[in-house]
Amino acid sequence: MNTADTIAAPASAVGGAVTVIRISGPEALKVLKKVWCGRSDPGAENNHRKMLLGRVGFDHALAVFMPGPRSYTGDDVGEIHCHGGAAAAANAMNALLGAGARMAEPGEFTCRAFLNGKLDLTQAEAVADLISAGSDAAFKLAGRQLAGALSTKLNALYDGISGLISECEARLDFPDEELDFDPADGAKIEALRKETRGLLDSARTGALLRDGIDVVLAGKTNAGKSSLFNLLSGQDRAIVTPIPGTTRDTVTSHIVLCDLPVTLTDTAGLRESPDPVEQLGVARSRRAIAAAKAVFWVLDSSAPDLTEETSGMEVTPFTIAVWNKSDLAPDRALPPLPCPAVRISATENLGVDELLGLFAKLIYGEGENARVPEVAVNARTAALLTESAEGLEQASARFASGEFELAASDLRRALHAVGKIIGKTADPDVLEEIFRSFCIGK
Ligand SMILES: Nc1nc2c(ncn2[C@@H]2O[C@H](COP(=O)(O)OP(=O)(O)O)[C@@H](O)[C@H]2O)c(=O)[nH]1
Ligand SMILES: [Mg+2]
Repeated sequence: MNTADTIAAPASAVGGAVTVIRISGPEALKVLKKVWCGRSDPGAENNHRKMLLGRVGFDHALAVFMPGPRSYTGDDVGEIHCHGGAAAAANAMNALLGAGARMAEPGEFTCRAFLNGKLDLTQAEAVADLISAGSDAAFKLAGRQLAGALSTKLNALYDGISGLISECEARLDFPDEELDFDPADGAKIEALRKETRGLLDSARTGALLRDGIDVVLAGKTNAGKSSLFNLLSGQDRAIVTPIPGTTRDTVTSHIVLCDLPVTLTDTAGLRESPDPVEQLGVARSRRAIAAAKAVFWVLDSSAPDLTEETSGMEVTPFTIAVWNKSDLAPDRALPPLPCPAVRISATENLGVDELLGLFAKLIYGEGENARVPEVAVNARTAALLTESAEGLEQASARFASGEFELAASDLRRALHAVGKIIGKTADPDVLEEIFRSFCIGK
């Protein structure tokens, strides 16, 4: 990746009222001044970091210049704020490219910030997480990571492993001094392993918060799936009628449940039907249920035959039985089921908090850690932490048996893995892989 040239790209989505165009690199000011004209000079020291009114071509535009290294990328950075819409953005971009800037690759501004030491790799990843966050909790998690909460833990891990390597090397350098296994070192390795395991434990919640979770409402016709769908999504989206077989197609809504971004899907009720359209709907339901991470299986607690109502139910570790219409049969004894169950009334809005309580337990587990963690690692970090944990594990045994040379080599492997997470050692392919998923202009 060339970092010596000057790059430019729109940093805001097309369609908004204002387009922000970013310029970064050694020629940022020169390029900005070629394209933008106004009464004030953005390069004058007393105008640094100030918005100045002028024009790009005939379009009104604000310009600001932020000299490096105190800028987002660490390079000299310019910004043009012009009118929104594709035409105004193209007008300014064409002028910038004509003035010598190159179109930035996805994530190239943040990549430069990383290469200039403004942030480490986990912080750079947090920038992308912040933008794609689908819930307030996911947003806050990304914010903590960007502020360095994960970096602090990983740097401590890195320093701890480095310290142990020095201890091993000291023993190798002075073999005559008979430096034996020091129990304090054993405790240090154990503490590092514990820290690594703790971070690895956050990977599942991290994935759920970043990627969200698919929840499908399944069950027989008329159980009240669409009513529950409308209640949970807070919209009157799915059609509700007393006629069985009303829902034919799957209907989807993006919502937040228990701090998690959830894609909620309402499905056609499962039953045998001679109607070919309904058959297609039922086939779609089955596919959605199979693909879902969690299923709320809606059952009519007022149905005449409850055994019949629960027949055909497919229970997975992520199924919650939702006995609906509790308003019609509040005291009725319900058959036991091999999954967590709750009574609700979708039309009377009863029992929803209990349903969400069961969902939270399913996702976060029980106990004191059953909440959104302070930091949660992503898949890349989890893979490298696993590597590091293995290195620590092996080093621990070598240390105990006095094989310090081998222990040092295991520890170096663990250190290298942690270094890769924060980007102390980063090869270009890894950087490309990480920043490829960013948007252009970020
Ligand atoms: N009394 C009562 N009726 C409900 C409840 N939930 C749904 N219904 C009614 O049951 C019928 C079927 O509901 P619907 O949501 O379309 O069920 P679906 O076929 O599973 O999607 C409609 O007439 C709803 O008004 C409930 O909690 N209590
Ligand atoms: Mg329905």
